[in-house]
Amino acid sequence: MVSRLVLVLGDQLTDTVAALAASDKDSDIVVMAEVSDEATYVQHHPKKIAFIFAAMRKFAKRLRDDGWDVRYTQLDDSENAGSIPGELLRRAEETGASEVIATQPGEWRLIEALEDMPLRLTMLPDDRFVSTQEEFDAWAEGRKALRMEYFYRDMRRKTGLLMDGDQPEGGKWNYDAENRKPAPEDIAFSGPMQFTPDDTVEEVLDLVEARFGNSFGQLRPFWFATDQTQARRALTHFITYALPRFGDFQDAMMNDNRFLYHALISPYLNVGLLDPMEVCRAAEEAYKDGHAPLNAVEGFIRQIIGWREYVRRIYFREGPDYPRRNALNHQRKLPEFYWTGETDMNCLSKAITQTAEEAYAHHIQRLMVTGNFALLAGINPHEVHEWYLRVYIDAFEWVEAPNVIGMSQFADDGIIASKPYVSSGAYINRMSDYCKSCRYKVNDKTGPDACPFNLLYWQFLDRHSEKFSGNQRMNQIYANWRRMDEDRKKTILSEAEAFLENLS
Ligand code: FAD
Ligand code: DLZ
Ligand code: SF4
Repeated sequence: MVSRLVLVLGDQLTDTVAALAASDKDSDIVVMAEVSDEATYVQHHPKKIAFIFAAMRKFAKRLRDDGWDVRYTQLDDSENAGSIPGELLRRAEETGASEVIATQPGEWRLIEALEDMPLRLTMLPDDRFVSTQEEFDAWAEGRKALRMEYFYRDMRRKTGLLMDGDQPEGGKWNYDAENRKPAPEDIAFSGPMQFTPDDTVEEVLDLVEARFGNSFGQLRPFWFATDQTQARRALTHFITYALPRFGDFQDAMMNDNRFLYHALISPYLNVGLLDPMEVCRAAEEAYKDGHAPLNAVEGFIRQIIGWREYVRRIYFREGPDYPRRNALNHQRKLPEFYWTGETDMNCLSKAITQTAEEAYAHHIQRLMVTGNFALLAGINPHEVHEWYLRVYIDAFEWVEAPNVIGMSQFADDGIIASKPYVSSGAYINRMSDYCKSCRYKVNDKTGPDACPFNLLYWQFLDRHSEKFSGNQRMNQIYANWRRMDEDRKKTILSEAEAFLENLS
């Protein structure tokens, strides 16, 4: 019997992933490869490359132990063809196989590269999600706006998570109003579970240090889980010690605490070490046992069966040009300090320094600090997109691009966000302790010490008034701007211009 090649990519590390499920352990051959094309299509954070390579090596061993014939290519293998199609062709020649079974990659770039390969290809949908594309497209059909909240309710009905018959548990679908508490004095959680690198991880760290040591971000210390058992321990640790307060402080930011009550499970979910339903069931269980309150558990489950599913579907619905959209025609270059953290704006400096050290920042840091600033300053959204894709350990285009291009930069013209996520310094001050130790004064609206977010906020609204002043959700803000004294408006606009001039 002629063997088929079974492709398993670095973010498809799940025993039941479609290509494996459709293959025959006795006759088919698994192909896994660390390749420079994937490691360099953007210059990823070294922690991200190390995480993926280490998890790939352990998953390959797991498959071998389970009886699969796995052809694994390490990055430093002298025969390495350098790309996924190249490696498949090489293995086809080696084994005589002419057919490839793949699970659909999470990025158009790689889907197209596989389709261009001169081998027979069966590409199966990636079914490690709660929703299907067909289901989403049917839901989207004929709707004027694709609001996540309504899609999420359907996912609650579909999964039965937090449902009381056909009604939402507690009577409400969404408890976000309870989830916006400012930064507390103290955090009673020591952070995510950390793992000491074993021999496999150490070997990968040495390789990554030698090959990618000069990229943005610090490789060591490295403490992420790299197999399913460890990822499950990290999940249990979060559910036990952090979930009960996750909701309350979900949006808070602190100078001296990088993780607050966040889960840090996105890398594990995104490469397939954790399953979204397994995670949600564990959280629901904690609610049923009286261990965690409804606002925390509903908020957490919504991120996974709501936002995570929704952005996946938007990415595949919108097509390959999505990361190139630029609805607001923003053209400014990304400021250098996004790579150094060297800026007097403490919120940005803290979020960027943390990103370099941890390859992680939580949602509000990404949305309301680095994202907010880029949008206010009119940075080219494609540059912003590439920055996010490079710097976070959980960044894969299907999840990163809708969050950046859509939610954060409004570059998709409002498919995801019903209004731009912009704020002045007041929001950052309310939700964090950053402003207390900043060289700028958050209460100064103009003058040499004025918080730049204050200046840029009004300048953004003024610049885009034609587009947004008719938006019902922004009526009040535009009314405030119109009421402002003309001289004051002029001062704000000219100081904002001077700041932007300096930025370039
Ligand atoms: P928690 O806050 O503990 O949330 C639990 C889980 O919910 C996460 O692990 C994640 O899987 C899911 N989740 C939460 N929000 C989202 C969301 N908006 N979209 C998809 N899943 C979500 N997430 C990524 O996985 N990869 C990215 O590249 C990425 N880029 C982002 C860029 C921007 C500008 C913004 C605003 C958000 C981005 N997110 C991204 C979403 C979110 O910030 C991360 O999922 C989250 O910070 C991961 O940390 P956590 O596991 O501690 O999350
Ligand atoms: C992100 C990544 C990296 C850095 N390296 C590899 C690799 O060497 N081999 C591999 O199979 N996958 C890698 N990945 C993950 C892929 O880039 C990912 O599968 C696509 O971007 C689609 O989501
Ligand atoms: Fe950021 Fe402005 Fe606060 Fe400084 S004052 S930390 S720049 S929001």
